[in-house]
Amino acid sequence: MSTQAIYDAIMEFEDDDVVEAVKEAIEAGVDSQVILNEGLIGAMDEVGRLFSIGDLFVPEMLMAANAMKAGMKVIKPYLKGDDGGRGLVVIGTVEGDLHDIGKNLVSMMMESAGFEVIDLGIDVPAEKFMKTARDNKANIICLSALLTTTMTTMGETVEAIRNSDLNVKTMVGGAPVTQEFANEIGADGFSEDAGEAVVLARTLIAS
Ligand code: B12
Repeated sequence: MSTQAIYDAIMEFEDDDVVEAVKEAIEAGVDSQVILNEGLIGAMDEVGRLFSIGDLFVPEMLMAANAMKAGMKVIKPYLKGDDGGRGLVVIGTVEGDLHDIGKNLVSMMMESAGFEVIDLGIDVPAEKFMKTARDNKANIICLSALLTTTMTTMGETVEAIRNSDLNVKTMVGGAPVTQEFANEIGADGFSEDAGEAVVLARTLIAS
């Protein structure tokens, strides 16, 4: 069984069909990472491509996002966790940015890997990241940005954290973010996807 049905259901914005297709794939024994990467994320990549060439518009992008979220709810319990007890992570999408699918995936994977996660949602100002980290003695603050404009805000947020008295590491990510950019803004870590984010978080906490 392939993940094509999941992909197709997202492209057709059919939330119920996505849920059914994900359940069928799980029952057929398809690996949860394959469902995630080929089915769910694969479809969102195509949605982004169609948007950039003007074949899809914002309302459709939103419907696709909702369909993907419906699928993510089903897959969440199957994203394998391990031995737990990893530390506390505060995560959010930076101020001015409303994209949350990638951030939610990172959050889910971190939780599955045993981290305690405080998810502040979208459009989060620097002060809120810092207050939450301080109040909860967080080990890591994770910032997500999907727009080239909010990458600037990400840089400012990392700078504010670095200039504060907080003893916390910063991790950044999101489609336009690169390792070079992360270095430039002084973030402690960057990863391209949610799986690697978990490995990186462990390394940062151990360092
Ligand atoms: C869905 C979507 C939307 C939805 C968002 C719904 C939601 N709840 O998130 C809606 C319709 C609301 C939307 C709105 C807009 N969008 Co939009 N959107 C997308 C789209 C198609 C998919 C994003 C997505 O969810 N990808 C899937 C996830 C899984 O990938 P990801 O976010 O990259 O996350 C992965 C990694 O990056 C990483 N990661 C993510 N965060 C973090 C954090 C950390 C710490 C780490 C370590 C890793 C990590 O792990 C994730 C999983 O592996 C992208 C196209 C694209 N391919 O990126 C455009 C895109 C990001 N949007 C775009 C635009 C222009 C907009 C709007 C300005 C459109 C408009 N005219 O209104 C608005 C902006 C609203 C705002 N202020 O934020 C552009 C951005 C262009 C640019 N250069 O800035 C894109 C690239 C589309 C395009 N090709 O032009 N959008």
